[in-house]
Amino acid sequence: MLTVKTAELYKVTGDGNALKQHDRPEIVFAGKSNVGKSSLINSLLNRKSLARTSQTPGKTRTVNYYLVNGSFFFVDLPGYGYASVGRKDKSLLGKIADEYLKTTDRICLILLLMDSRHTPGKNDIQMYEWVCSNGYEPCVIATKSDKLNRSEFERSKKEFIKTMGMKPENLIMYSSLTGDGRDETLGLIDRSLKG
Ligand SMILES: Nc1nc2c(ncn2[C@@H]2O[C@H](COP(=O)(O)OP(=O)(O)OP(=O)(O)O)[C@@H](O)[C@H]2O)c(=O)[nH]1
Ligand SMILES: [Mg+2]
Repeated sequence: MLTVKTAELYKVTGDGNALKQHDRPEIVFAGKSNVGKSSLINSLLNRKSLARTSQTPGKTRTVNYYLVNGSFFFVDLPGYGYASVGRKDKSLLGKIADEYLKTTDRICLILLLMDSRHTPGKNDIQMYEWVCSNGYEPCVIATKSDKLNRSEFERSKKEFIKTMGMKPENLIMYSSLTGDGRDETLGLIDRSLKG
């Protein structure tokens, strides 16, 4: 099991250009604005507010690299589908995240975050397909699971697996509030770092 010993904000880049010339693996957090990417990072790192979170969508507008245990990065991407970005920026992921994904060559895992309360939207499905077509194993983190009751929880799981046509083991129900799904996610990250 992966133990988080140290975590620090290592670099912030506003143009999306990926960090160059390093050989540390990158674990990427992607998903719609406000889905809970920064909260998930804080929860995994056991840090209350290392990554800035907000109730206003579009909080993260830069690519933020967190160095974990001095050996690998968590990469917090700006959310896609944020309505107030200019029309020019309305590519699949938004310009910055797009640019990052085009210029990095150190990704070892992409975690796609989707709100467990909603049916995956067009952007989510496109992102999922993008991950597959680039040769990565897609892993979906269904966030805010604490907001579901037991039957909604089960329904949500089934719906994700069906809509994405995904392997059940690649779906993790997560709550940054309660830490539910944390061990499972750390296990997944650990395996991908060793793989
Ligand atoms: N109940 C509950 N609320 C959550 C959870 N995760 C995130 N939130 C709330 O959702 C809101 C958005 O969370 P963020 O972590 O800032 O989302 P983000 O994906 O980083 O958003 P952007 O940076 O705007 O793309 C905040 O108000 C969080 O407190 C969760 O697991 N449970
Ligand atoms: Mg954020």
